[in-house]
Amino acid sequence: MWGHNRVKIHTTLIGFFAGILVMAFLLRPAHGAGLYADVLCYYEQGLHASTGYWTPENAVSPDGATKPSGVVSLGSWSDDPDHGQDYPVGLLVGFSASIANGTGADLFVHGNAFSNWFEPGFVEVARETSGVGATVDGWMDETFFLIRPSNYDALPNDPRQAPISMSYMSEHELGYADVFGDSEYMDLDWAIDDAGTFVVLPDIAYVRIRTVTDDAAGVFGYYTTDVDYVEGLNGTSQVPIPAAVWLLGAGLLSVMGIRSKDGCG
Ligand SMILES: [Ca+2]
Ligand SMILES: [Ca+2]
Ligand SMILES: [Ca+2]
Repeated sequence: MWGHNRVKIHTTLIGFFAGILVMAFLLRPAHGAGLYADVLCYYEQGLHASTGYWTPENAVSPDGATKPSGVVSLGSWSDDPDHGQDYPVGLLVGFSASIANGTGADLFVHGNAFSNWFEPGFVEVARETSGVGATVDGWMDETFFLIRPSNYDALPNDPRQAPISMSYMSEHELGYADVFGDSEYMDLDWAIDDAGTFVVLPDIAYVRIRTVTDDAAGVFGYYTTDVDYVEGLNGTSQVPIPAAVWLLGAGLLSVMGIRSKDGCG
């Protein structure tokens, strides 16, 4: 009798905790729920950034919930000496509440590519190790990791080290900003360190984007990654299970406790 009851209670508990996990999962923000990068850390132009698209505020939303409008042009891989040399070239934005590394894709870095016109930018990410999320200068003491592009092994060099010819690029490679279609979805599990080794990132707060190439694009001038917005797909890193769920759980457990006592005679 005891053994039978214990198995029953055990099974009930497993079902109950499975239920909590399902509820916690359902309560997470849905993909595309509108968690946009909301902190502008810096914008350092590369050569040949497209005139008229030099407003980095176009790529962030101060309230984090409204999709920003317009694009900012990053210019080529190489520094533009006319536009300051303070930081590494590119755009660095942040999430004031760190975004989680959940199941599958976590990050969407959207440009303005269309079929047969893509201008890939490589993406680096960093955590905020001393707070809940990004601040304007909080990135300075953090380590950045490259989102490993799907054609990484075929590249002549790591994109962090030198510009790469567009001949190595195609619009459907994964892990780049401003490529076509769904290719801009990225998984934080793809992050690698300087040595090319995968790292485990439970969350990130900072996203830096830089054009991969210095190549010219004929009548269009030069390839320069354009950034429209940066979106987190799996919610913020702190996903508290609502108090109501815990209270419900405590109530169910106490009811089960009473029943098991009644049933063991
Ligand atoms: Ca993930
Ligand atoms: Ca920091
Ligand atoms: Ca573009």
